[in-house]
Amino acid sequence: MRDLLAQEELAERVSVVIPARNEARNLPHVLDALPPGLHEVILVDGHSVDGTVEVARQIRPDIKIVHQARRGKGNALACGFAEVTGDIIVMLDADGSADPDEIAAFVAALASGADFAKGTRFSKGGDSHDITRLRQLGNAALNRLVNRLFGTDYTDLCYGFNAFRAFLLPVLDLPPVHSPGGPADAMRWGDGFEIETLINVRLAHAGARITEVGSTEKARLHGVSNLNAFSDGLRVLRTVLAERRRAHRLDRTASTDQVPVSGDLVEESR
Ligand SMILES: Nc1nc2c(ncn2[C@@H]2O[C@H](COP(=O)(O)OP(=O)(O)OP(=O)(O)O)[C@@H](O)[C@H]2O)c(=O)[nH]1
Ligand SMILES: [Mg+2]
Repeated sequence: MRDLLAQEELAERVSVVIPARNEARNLPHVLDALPPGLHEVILVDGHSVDGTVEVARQIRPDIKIVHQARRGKGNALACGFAEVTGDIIVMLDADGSADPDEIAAFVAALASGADFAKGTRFSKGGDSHDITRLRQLGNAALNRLVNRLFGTDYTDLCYGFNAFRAFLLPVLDLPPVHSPGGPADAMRWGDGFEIETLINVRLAHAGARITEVGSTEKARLHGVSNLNAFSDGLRVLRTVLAERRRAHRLDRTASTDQVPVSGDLVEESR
């Protein structure tokens, strides 16, 4: 697998974006396991107080450190994406649950013609040693809803290991990475764990070529999850419904040739 990445890397520059909030104990494992030949590794720190940034710099002196503007995994990823200079973006969790060896399979899927290589724990040989029964049920229900509303064939809506082509970033139209005038820690829609859903539906609606890649999620190595099955599940549900309205509006705008409205989700969901 690692050789494959080295071959692909000749043509395409791979940027790995790692959101991390108090992951100092897990980072050595994750960073040491990254394959060779990457264009850049970007760690987005979420106001960590456990030495996450220091550990990252120590293990990988060439790592780019980004300090996120607000709170939440979604805002962290948006801040990291804004610094990407490569052709391919890989989203990788810092808790040791995602296996960096699998990056090659994601890159290979893009090299074979996909724009979006979507990780799945529930198809194509994927698996999870981490997900709880409750989360699995919620994920499956939300996944079905998205497939119905957006005509997609996703099998794992809320999974953080994915890769896509960097030229698609404008299509994602993520919330601005700095919130002008607002309190520094206020969260906007798209800033939380709904980010994966938002990426999935916006890329599908934009007509991106999507392929799923089987992935095995390991158990988080140290520390505790930042996700709350109920409040974050609700955020995902609200995101799906708001995204459906946004998609309708964009379709109408396109048919009347008007300039699309930006940041609809933020306004729509408040
Ligand atoms: N920068 C930043 N990273 C975050 C934030 N919230 C979560 N993360 C990171 O996002 C990744 C996924 O978060 P987790 O807490 O593991 O959530 P999860 O994978 O859904 O939950 P588990 O399955 O229990 O691990 C980890 O690398 C976290 O450190 C945040 O607010 N800011
Ligand atoms: Mg995790």
